[in-house]
Amino acid sequence: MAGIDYLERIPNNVNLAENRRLQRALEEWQPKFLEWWTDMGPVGFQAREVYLRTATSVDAQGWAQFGFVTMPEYRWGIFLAEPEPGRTIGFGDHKGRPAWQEIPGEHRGVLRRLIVTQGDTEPASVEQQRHLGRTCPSLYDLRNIFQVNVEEGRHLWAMVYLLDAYFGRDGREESEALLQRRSGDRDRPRILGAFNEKTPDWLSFFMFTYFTDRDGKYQLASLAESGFDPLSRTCRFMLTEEAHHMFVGETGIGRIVQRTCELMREHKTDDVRPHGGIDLPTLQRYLNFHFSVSVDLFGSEISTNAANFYTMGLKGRFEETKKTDDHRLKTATYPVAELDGERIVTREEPALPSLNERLRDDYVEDCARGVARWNQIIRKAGIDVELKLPHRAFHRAIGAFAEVRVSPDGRVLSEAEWDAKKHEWLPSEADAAYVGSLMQPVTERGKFANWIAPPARGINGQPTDFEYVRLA
Ligand code: BYC
Ligand code: FE
Ligand code: FE
Repeated sequence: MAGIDYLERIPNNVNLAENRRLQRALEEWQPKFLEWWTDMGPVGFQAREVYLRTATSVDAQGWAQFGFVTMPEYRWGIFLAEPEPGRTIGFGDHKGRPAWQEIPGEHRGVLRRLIVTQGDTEPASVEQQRHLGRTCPSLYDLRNIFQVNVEEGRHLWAMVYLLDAYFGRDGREESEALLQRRSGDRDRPRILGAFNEKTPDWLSFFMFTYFTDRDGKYQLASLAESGFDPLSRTCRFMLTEEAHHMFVGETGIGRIVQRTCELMREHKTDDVRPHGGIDLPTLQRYLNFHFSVSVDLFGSEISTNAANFYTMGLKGRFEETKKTDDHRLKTATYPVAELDGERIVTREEPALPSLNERLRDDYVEDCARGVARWNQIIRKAGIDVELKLPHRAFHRAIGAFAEVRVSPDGRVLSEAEWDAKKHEWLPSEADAAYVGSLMQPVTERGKFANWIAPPARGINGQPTDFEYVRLA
């Protein structure tokens, strides 16, 4: 196995030293990345030592090493999962042929767009989260957000490597453009909707890492099936990092739920705001918002793009290789949620153009598992309330339901009904102001903000009162 060489300017396991042209391109991009990180990365704390993990090998067991580094000194690099000898393309028209090690000419444009779209989300999320360090609920959480941020930065490196290594001059131009677009910018926005929303507080951050990073998991898993082998191997390694981001989201929300329940019991009230907690209805509204913008990220229910990505062998299904059908899907069908006048119905549609919806189904099912675990926390506290995922048609901006108003329980509404209810369903300005008012930094070792419970355990076997970020 090719080890990761940390003596190199750009740590990598792709023998970068043997490819002078590529090495030069990436070494030219590196200072631009660092400039972007300085301008658009975490505000403050850049000179502080943070207890971060760094990849030291790409095998599942022993890849992580923990230690104190300042963020600008993080060893961003290029790490691909081990090649699978003799790997073949698993689906589509080229099924059974050897996986591509170079880009097939006819698929070049499409593949470039997929890689750019994926790459664009990575720096976008760092930009969205850049102000949050200042209001961290604990040193533990501060360390976790920075870990997520540096790894999203590394995910950008992963896509830039593919662009520079395989797309020549076009690829280098795209690599530059990835550093030029800005989340929420009117003139140069990020590509996908959710990545132009604000992440103004830690409740939004935890919801984002639970719901939006989970889109990352499903998209990366589909790209990990790609017939273009370098993309597959890159995504396989990225997925190991993604798991931590979703852990931060799930446990973050879980700890808020726990604290809310404690306050509800202690004060015998549902209204925990006077006691500095986040009430369950507010949590539900944030959940509704983040779920709905994240389901939009899967694209239209019926998409010829999705059909083409699959037929071309570029983007597979979630766990494609574990499925036992023909992996071509030319005659197969799939049940898709659709609008039929005032009703939402499910109809069998051709499977190929339904692949976005199918991936969304896998995603929704996965989202529901964490919600069930949050509900267990509520039930254990003896409280009779349930958090729920809203209907997939609720608050959509992409696809068949973008044109209609739908309630969280899936009823098509008139504009007037929607207007009367939307503040029960989506965070209001008052909610945002209240949550914002709770965002007071807590940076004393072992202390946690009043609105969130401490974690069950620390990072890498360290105690929860460990000095995860050295502020002095
Ligand atoms: N916002 O056929 P359609 C992550 C566009 S997250 C704005 O429905 P398609 C991460 C679409 O581009 C994972 N525009 O969609 C998480 C198309 O434009 P054109 C990111 C949108 O192409 C947290 C048109 O609408 N990775 O890693 O089948 C932190 C019609 O498109 C949106 C990927 O997304 C939207 N939401 O599917 C950090 C994987 N949705 O052609 C990181 C790569 C659609 O008319 N991307 N449009 O100009 C893809 O696989 C596909 O591009 C999509 C869209 C699934 C996103
Ligand atoms: Fe990522
Ligand atoms: Fe992520």
